[in-house]
Amino acid sequence: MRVPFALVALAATGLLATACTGQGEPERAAPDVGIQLFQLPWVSIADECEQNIGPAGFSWVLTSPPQEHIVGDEWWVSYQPVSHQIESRLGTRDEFADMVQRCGDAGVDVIADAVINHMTGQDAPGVGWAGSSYEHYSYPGSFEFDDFHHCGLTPYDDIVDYGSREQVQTCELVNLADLDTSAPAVRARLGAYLDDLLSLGVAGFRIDAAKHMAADDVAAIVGRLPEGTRILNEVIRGPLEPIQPEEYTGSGEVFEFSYARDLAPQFESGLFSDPDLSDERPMHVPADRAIVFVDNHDTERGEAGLTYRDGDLYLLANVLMLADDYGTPVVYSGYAFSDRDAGPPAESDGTVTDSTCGAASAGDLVTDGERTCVQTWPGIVGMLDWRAVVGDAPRMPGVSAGDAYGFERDGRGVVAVNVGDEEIVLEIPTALPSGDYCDVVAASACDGADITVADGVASVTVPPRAAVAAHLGSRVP
Ligand code: LAG
Ligand code: CA
Repeated sequence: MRVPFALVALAATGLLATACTGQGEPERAAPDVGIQLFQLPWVSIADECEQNIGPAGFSWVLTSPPQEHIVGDEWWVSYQPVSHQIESRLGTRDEFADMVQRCGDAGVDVIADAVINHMTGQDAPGVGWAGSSYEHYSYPGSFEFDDFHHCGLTPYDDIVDYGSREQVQTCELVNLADLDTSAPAVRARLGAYLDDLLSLGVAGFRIDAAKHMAADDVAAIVGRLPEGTRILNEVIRGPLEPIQPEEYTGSGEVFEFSYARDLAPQFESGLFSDPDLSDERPMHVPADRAIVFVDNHDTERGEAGLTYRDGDLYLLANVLMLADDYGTPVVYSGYAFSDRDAGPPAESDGTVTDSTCGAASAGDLVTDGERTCVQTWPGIVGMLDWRAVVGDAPRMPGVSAGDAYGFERDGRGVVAVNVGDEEIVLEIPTALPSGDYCDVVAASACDGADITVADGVASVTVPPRAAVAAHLGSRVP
């Protein structure tokens, strides 16, 4: 269910009892923030929920696809379904169910990545991870030749022209056998898979390759799911393409790829030209439908201007995203790589190696295969609490000076980032009470010297390539 500010849940845990008591702690509302745990085994996700993700205040995790897939070392075998048994190199059905249970107990919903546009893309027959035999257009017990689009529009039925709606939705994405999602029997079988995952307790789905299915097909498949099932449609915006993300807002939320595309250049130039993104916002999906991210598993291997490799600047972009009042943020946590196909570290039998995160931070050097553990970076954790405190307070107009930029969420918190090489003191008009405040991003020992509020102005000292943030609850007593 989409409850952006789950006051109810907080009240139930008794957290609200300490809020609103004079000078005490401010009210906090659990923020709707997700974390994508790319290619992380179910057992490890359960551990992460208990040790890091729940305590940090994330409200949901996005998993990699859980269904049976082709056999191989690459990460992308996950995106070639062989059957819809929940059995993969990330774990068994029982492990998946246990993860959903344990994450739920830690206050974290699970959103599963649902690959429903297509099956495999191999021309040769094979046997899937869980032992199911298949051929390119034959998946015994699930789908046969006539259940697929055979578009007949291009050589090998592959998508060639993204300017053609018909090709994008009925031809094949990189040779992947394209399901005829307009057919009632296909819809019913895909619906049964989603129902099965719901029976294990998932809260919703990322709809993989949604752009490659007609919006009506997606609406028909998810429309029969129980009320409150969360749907995150992956529709990569192509500004000149006929299929636009707005077509899919009727059946759920939509990943807004333009958000990161517009945010990242502000950092690359080392100078904030339009940090409020005021020119761009009208071209993004409405705030209450938008899922925003700095990068994801595809863009970190492609278009993303900022990834874990950018260390502190990547953290700053995440800080600004988490401070924003536009959309629902999803933080990304993957593993280091040099080869875009390289899968996660695995055992000799192919199962992905379990891994949980200890303390990590943006400046850490990660070597290939090592997890980035972004969910434990102190600046990310600090900003989740910041977001819990600012709640839905309006974002006030931004202020910039040189390479620094910041803004207030009215009366609740201030945030500032500096992408340059010199320390900058930024003056941000604010309705916060006068006093000294601790920075919640660096989370080092606080002497209150970094942020001082007096006469309705926050003076924020921002070190080079750093972010500083304070909220109503970080005031020095
Ligand atoms: C997605 N969203 O729409 C996923 O986020 C993205 O990661 C998937 O591509 C894609 N759509 C299909 O679900 C990934 C890799 C591709 C890979 C594909 C299928 O980025 O590289 O293709 O998954 O596994 C691979 C080979 C292709 C080959 C294809 C079929 O790279 O060369 O044609 O497999 O054998
Ligand atoms: Ca399709």
